Amino acid sequence: MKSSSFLTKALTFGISITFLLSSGAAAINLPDQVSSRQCRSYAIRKEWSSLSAVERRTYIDAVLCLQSQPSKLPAGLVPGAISRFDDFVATHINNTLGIHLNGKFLSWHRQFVFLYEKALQQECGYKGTQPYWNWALYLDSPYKLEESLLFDGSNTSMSNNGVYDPSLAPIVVGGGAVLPRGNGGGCVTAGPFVNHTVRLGPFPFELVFTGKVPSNWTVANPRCMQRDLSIAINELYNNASSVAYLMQQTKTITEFQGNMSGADVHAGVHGGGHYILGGSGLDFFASPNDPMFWLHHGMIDKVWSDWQSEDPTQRTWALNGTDTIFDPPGATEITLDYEQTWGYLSAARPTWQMLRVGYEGFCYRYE
Ligand SMILES: *[C@@H]1O[C@H](CO)[C@@H](O)[C@H](O)[C@H]1NC(C)=O
Ligand SMILES: *[C@@H]1O[C@H](CO)[C@@H](O)[C@H](O)[C@H]1NC(C)=O
Ligand SMILES: *[C@@H]1O[C@H](CO)[C@@H](O)[C@H](O)[C@H]1NC(C)=O
Ligand SMILES: *[C@@H]1O[C@H](CO)[C@@H](O)[C@H](O)[C@H]1NC(C)=O
Ligand SMILES: *[C@@H]1O[C@H](CO)[C@@H](O)[C@H](O)[C@H]1NC(C)=O
Ligand SMILES: *[C@@H]1O[C@H](CO)[C@@H](O)[C@H](O)[C@H]1NC(C)=O
Ligand SMILES: *[C@@H]1O[C@H](CO)[C@@H](O)[C@H](O)[C@H]1NC(C)=O
Ligand SMILES: [Cu+2]
Repeated sequence: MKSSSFLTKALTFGISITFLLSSGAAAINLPDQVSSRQCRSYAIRKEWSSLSAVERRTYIDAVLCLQSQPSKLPAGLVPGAISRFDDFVATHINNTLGIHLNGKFLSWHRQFVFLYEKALQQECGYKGTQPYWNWALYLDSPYKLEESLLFDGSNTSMSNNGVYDPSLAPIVVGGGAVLPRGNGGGCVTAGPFVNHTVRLGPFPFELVFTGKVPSNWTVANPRCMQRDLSIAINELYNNASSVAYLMQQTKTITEFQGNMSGADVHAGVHGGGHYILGGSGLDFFASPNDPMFWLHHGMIDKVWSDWQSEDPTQRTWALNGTDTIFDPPGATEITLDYEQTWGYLSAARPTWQMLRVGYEGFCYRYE
């Protein structure tokens, strides 16, 4: 039987906090096309370890629900997308070469995380918000990665490390460096996602150099979820100074997004998070197969939002880069009016709408 404290927590969790708008708020000049639809109230997105056990479990149950709901893609289009959760994986795969290491990366993923959070809420009755993963918090005791609230394999964790796979090849990154591997590599063995069936992929990273995803990307390849958690990579790319550097030392959007992601030995915090996970979450195309993807990108979105708030006039509307991976010469430059798409998940939206948290439907704040 559920205790009354469980019910009280469940009822209060997720109630959004209303802020009164101050007319004295600093005004920033709006580009012509921007209409300023500010939120009247904000939900709070929190770090995983500041959620209560009940809150963590409520979130996990919503994710399990999404994994059990049927796909809503047009019948036959993506045979490997069986669940609603798979629809997000499919959309990411289909867009991978247009949304990374370019001018759409931050804004496309902001809407992508928002759509996932909305699906949890509207399709699975979730009353909370999308949590995030503050990477550096898990480096120090008592939050050692594999014994942490994220990965200890308990019923209120995001499942654990994979079983040790001695045959796993080391990761050789651009520039020739070999990254320290973790002590997993195989299927996760415990926790809520132990039975999570991954269906789309895997894809070799080298596909990025071909410029297109082969048309057979849609087939089903059911298998377990794999992880190779690496605290060494956490230390290398996602330590406390990594975020401090982004906040204090990158002044332009070009520097900021460039330092967040790299395609060589300088992975940045974005690539770093995927390397920490290893396995399913490291697949450049199909990484949303690991539900940790959403906590990782929650943090990416938080760091961007925090960075923008440091100098709203200069940083809110700042864009740099194109619609194609690696920004090759001749690719279309992203402008405020550039229309972005999320396949069947959402209507198209102009880029300016994704540039401000607190506006245009992005009614959340980070705590
Ligand atoms: C964890 O969840 C599983 C599956 O729902 C259940 O069988 C098990 O008893 C739970 N364990 C604990 C310690 O609550
Ligand atoms: C996973 O599946 C097994 C076998 O059906 C079941 O006993 C177990 O409770 C499941 N675990 C979870 C966390 O769903
Ligand atoms: C898809 O096609 C490629 C060749 O274009 C092949 O190497 C790969 O194995 C195929 N994948 C599947 C899942 O059939
Ligand atoms: C922390 O991360 C930065 C990259 O963001 C790296 O240059 C530095 O060496 C890392 N620190 C440690 C102690 O590994
Ligand atoms: C970001 O800057 C830090 C500090 O200079 C550096 O160690 C790291 O390699 C940079 N990352 C990328 C992807 O450029
Ligand atoms: C993007 O940044 C690069 C490097 O600083 C610069 O050459 C380019 O002109 C910028 N593009 C835009 C549209 O600002
Ligand atoms: C994948 O992208 C193509 C080209 O934009 C589009 O026609 C197709 O409908 C997309 N498929 C899915 C599942 O989103
Ligand atoms: Cu992505």
